Amino acid sequence: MRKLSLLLIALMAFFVVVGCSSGSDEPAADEAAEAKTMETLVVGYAQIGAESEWRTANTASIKETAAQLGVDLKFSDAQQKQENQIAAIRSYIAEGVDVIGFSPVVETGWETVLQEAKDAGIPVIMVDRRADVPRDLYATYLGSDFVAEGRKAGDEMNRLLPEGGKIVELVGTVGSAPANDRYSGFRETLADNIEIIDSQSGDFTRAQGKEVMEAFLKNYGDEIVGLYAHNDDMAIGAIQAIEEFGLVPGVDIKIVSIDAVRGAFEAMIDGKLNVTVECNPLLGPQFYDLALRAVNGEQLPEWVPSEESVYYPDNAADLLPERQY
Ligand code: GYE
Repeated sequence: MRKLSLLLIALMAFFVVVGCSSGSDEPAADEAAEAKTMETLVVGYAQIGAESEWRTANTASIKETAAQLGVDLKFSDAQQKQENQIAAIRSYIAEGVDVIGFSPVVETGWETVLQEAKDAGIPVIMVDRRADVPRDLYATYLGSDFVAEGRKAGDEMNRLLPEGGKIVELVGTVGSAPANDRYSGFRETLADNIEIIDSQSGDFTRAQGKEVMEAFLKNYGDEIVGLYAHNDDMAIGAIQAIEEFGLVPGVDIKIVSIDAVRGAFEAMIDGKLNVTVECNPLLGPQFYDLALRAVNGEQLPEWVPSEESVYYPDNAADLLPERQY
């Protein structure tokens, strides 16, 4: 009897030791297996569309950087429609990607789908544009300070129109973070002697920039002495409209826009655009760095801002060859 209980105690002790040691080994082995590298990372990316030169450069940066790093990228183009972006995010959740990146076309309406990603344990990184959602629904936001861009554009308009006068505004996509912030930032710095007589959306495209500028010219003609366009593409479309109307862009109508794409440098070299405020689309390298860190459990800052400048006609020709977008 005594021998039997000693044996039982010995057996129990054996299992406790074995149990404990295997218990402490397993999580360590799991953690090692789970640590992701660029080569094992699977990313789902829901892009907005191809509305501008900026967007084309942004898409190229996301795709080319994935290829360079060996990241498995699943990419979709929503053709400017929020419902297509939501459907793309849902398909990435269903496929079980490691991390999702997306540029929210507008600021609102993302809670449900981001909650679904959170419930599935998939971190989401907002790239370029920000959505208006609670902090716990995204890992980080990587993008520009659009309010600061709007303020810089206002300062430049003041410098170009010291006597003041009437100006018009081409707004970006209605409800998008860059349109909202570039609208309000501009008004923060614009001088009192400059009056914005009309402000309409051109949806960040050349075609609509031209169309809306034609309507402005029809309504106000040569009363207009300045144009603020929320991106270069709309400004380039508007330049055509101004020329067709018989005024000289850059001279009769001073033009300030945002992005600093190649087309803007070409327009500055031709004297048709006065200023472009930079908004950097080359977000690929920073995006994958943040994506890998998020997947491996790192807490990321709420916002990682990109660095930007302002460019003028006088050295546009020297700088153009170095421009990457
Ligand atoms: O300025 C515009 C593009 O979200 C910052 O979107 C981006 C904007 C960019 O269509 O050209």
